[in-house]
Amino acid sequence: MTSTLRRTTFKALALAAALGLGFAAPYAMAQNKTVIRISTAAVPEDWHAKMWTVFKDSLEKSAPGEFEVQIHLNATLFKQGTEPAAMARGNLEMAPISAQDISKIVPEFSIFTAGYIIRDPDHQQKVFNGPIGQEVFKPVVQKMEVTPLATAYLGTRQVMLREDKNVMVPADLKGVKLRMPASKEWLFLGEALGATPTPLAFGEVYLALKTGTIDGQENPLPSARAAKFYEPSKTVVLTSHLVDAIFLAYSTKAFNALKPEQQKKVVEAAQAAAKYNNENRIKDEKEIVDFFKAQGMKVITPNVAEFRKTVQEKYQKSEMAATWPKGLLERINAVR
Ligand code: KDO
Repeated sequence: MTSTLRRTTFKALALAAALGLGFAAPYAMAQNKTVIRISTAAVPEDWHAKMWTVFKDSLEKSAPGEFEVQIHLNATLFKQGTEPAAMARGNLEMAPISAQDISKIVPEFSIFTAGYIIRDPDHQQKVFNGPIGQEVFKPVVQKMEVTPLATAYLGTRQVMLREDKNVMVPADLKGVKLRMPASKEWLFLGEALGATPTPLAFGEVYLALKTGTIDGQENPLPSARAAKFYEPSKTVVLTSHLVDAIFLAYSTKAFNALKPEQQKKVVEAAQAAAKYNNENRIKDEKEIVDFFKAQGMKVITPNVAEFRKTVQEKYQKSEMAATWPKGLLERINAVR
């Protein structure tokens, strides 16, 4: 275990202790094993699907015979976006949750749903694994009854269109039906980019692109490759509008029911999974543009400064920004 991992593990446990989480008897059991049901919308080929196998293997090694980890991909167990409520009710032990999921209950978290705030994956890890992370996760544990254990880099989101189209500035996206995940924070982002946002679950995007119900979607490129969104698309626009995260979260009720040594092992396994995802995804993103070019797609580098300016102005004026704690944006910017 690296010292950073040890520190973060300690912090996660310290956070749980600070919030007065008790340690009771095991929660959901099967043949004397604690069952960990995991639900995610990730497709099998994506890094943030494969990372759950790393989680499972890590736990089998550190706590042999104690846990039964059940991984459900493609949103087959719970619909995308319904996982936090399922965890709060105790019907699900683990899921990756997004900043947009959190913002529904903890509005100030919407600062992390805004375009062009987090600069890159390194900035993201430093923000969430440092004092800001400690602070912003507290209301998540208190209000949502889920405990974030690790931050995974979902990737930098880019726009992809089904037509061959020159997009250099937000105005070029006018009237483009851009699929966004279904929540108000996501739709706001689509609008800020200059498009007409259309809500749809991840699992429905491929067909919607194929049939023309939507004109495009935006996702990190490794996810777009894993879900084969390039097949019905012609253009990639490298807007890099959101350096996206997902948080590997555990139902607080279920987490409290684990023994302290088990909690520690679960946190370590979650952090190993996130590390695996992050390393692979960062490497992938460095090379992936060539893959899309090889598929015959047009890859455009737009005027990112113009996108950044337009998007940031929209957020500054939004109702969302009014919920952001004073000084937080400056503190996020100051993290190096
Ligand atoms: C998506 O629906 O576009 C999104 O990228 C949103 C993320 O928060 C996350 O739910 C992700 O889908 C899924 O894990 C599928 O990759």
